[in-house]
Amino acid sequence: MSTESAAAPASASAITPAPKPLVANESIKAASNFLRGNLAQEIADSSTGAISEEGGQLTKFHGLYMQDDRDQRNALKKAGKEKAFSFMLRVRLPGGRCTPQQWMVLDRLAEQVAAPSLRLTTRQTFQFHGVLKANLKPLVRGMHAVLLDSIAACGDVNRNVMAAPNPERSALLQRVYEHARAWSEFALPKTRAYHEIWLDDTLVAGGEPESEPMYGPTYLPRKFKTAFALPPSNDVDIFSQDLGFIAIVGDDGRLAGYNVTVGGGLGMSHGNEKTFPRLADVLGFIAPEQVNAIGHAVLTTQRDFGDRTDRKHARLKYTIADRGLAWFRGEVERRSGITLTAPRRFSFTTIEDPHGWQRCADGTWFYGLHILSGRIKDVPGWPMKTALREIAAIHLGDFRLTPSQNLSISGVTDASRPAIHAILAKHGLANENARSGLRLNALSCVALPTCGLALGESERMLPDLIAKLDPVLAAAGLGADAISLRVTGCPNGCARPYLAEIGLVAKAPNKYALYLGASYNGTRLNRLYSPSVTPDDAVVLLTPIIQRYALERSPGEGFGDWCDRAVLPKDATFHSVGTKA
Ligand code: SRM
Ligand code: SF4
Repeated sequence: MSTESAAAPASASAITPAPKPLVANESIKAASNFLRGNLAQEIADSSTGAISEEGGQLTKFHGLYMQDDRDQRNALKKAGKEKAFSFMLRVRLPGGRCTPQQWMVLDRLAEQVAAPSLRLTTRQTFQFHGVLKANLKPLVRGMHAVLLDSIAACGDVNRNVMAAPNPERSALLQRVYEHARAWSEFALPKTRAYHEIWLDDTLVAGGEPESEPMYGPTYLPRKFKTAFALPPSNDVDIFSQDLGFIAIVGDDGRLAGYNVTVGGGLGMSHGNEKTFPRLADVLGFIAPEQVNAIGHAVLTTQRDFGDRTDRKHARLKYTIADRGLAWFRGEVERRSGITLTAPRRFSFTTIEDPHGWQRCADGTWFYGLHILSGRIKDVPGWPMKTALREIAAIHLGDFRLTPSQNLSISGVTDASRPAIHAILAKHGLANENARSGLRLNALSCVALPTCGLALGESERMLPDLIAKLDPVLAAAGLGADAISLRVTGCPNGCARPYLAEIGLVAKAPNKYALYLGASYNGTRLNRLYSPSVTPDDAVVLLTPIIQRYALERSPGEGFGDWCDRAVLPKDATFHSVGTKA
């Protein structure tokens, strides 16, 4: 007996692995006093343009990333100088909506305290780049003056909530937008750290200690992303989101509720098979008023069960892949007290933004303006920043940023339409939408020179790639065909390349993995076609494929669908995890 009991702990320890230690980010969050850390002091320190590693992790929750100009890195290193540090700030903009007054202020702030360009992102918001440490407070304060902030735009929290970008077209879209906005507010961190650090709010003396009722003091294991879609458009790429709400319309034309999707995510690492892009699963159907309760249950389940020992395995997609959808549904139902019913039927046909002038249900107009890679700047012959500033100065409606890095000038009246069109025409931008179908459907991430994770070029190489592919498509009679092309500077997937009919993902300078065969409507991931090609190699490889597609496709068959059927080897397994819609 005594032998048995003495032996038991030894054998138990022999078979039970020691618990894995938590990653360093967890102790940074825990010790941060609800995201404060030493940020106030570090921002005030003018002896360096940088902040500490810990500080850098915390600023993300405030919408800020420390970066350095990678074009200058080597020269500065040789000269023994500090890197050219600056910050990227990401605005929180649920559903991508902003007023002309806000636009004017963001435009001015970009000129005064940042790199003068503004960047529209794949999650419907703005990024400033090149903000020096001393300019961070003026930037945040300038935004605050027009009721904008960057809270939770990055970090291990619910990020900028996406929603179909043209709510004015119908009451239905408007309702979906309002649900997205309400969820965005509901899921905001409650800490006052942002206000104290950037806006110099003081703590109320003797005030209650802070708490984060939903997140807790260590927030989530990893970033968390939500989107709302209204079929037939899947413009938000709902299956790439941690949490998604697909609006279901009843026979009476009203919003009946939402199909909830969970566990989408695209980031992966080259050569690490434990990481993978995954399409979300459809969990079930809920009533419209249950959005926040279900969101709360999904988010807190991930908070409690997400992997805090490995940041490469910490997204919700891995929690669900490891534990199973049935377990996850049970947990969500238990926490919310809501029984999800069977998913309702839905169909997505497109991801494309409408281009040009479109009439809305309420009698107003909107203008869908294509902006390659979402980069708003003035270059000779293409003064996009000036044109949009002039439009903002006279526009009475608002602006909608789209998930494809484009812009809708929304809520335009019959009376003001000619003036807006005249500004675009005056600056030579009225034909921006008359470009090739490939260009109108192309996305790229930022990558070099600002992104610290970039392995190769993306935004800066996209125009050249399009210029080489356009003639091939035109010669095959496909110049106007909507074919999605997405490029990223690394496998993290910021331009959602694994959902593109043609995806290029950098592995090294001038080397890309080429993916083909996603469906145009964002419901099937692509697969690896060639592991390492230059952009020119990719054009050479794609040329006969494009020519064959023009001749062999079935009526209405998309390029991705045809590649999936006719080009990709049947045993190409890459990106096969996850369910199809
Ligand atoms: Fe992203 C990290 C840019 C959308 C997956 N992303 C980054 C950082 C912050 C680099 C870093 O961590 O140091 C990039 C800043 C570059 C720069 O200089 O501006 C960056 N991501 C972007 C943007 C700006 C791309 C763009 O050109 O539009 C998009 C900003 C969205 C926003 O407004 O919030 C952006 N990122 C995405 C998307 C697409 C989406 O959300 O719909 C994804 C894939 C979906 C997903 O999350 O699974 C994405 N970004 C990542 C990842 C990989 C996450 C993962 O699960 O592995 C990273 C790296 C990380 O988190 O460690 C990352
Ligand atoms: Fe940077 Fe990679 Fe995202 Fe591109 S995909 S912005 S290179 S993290």
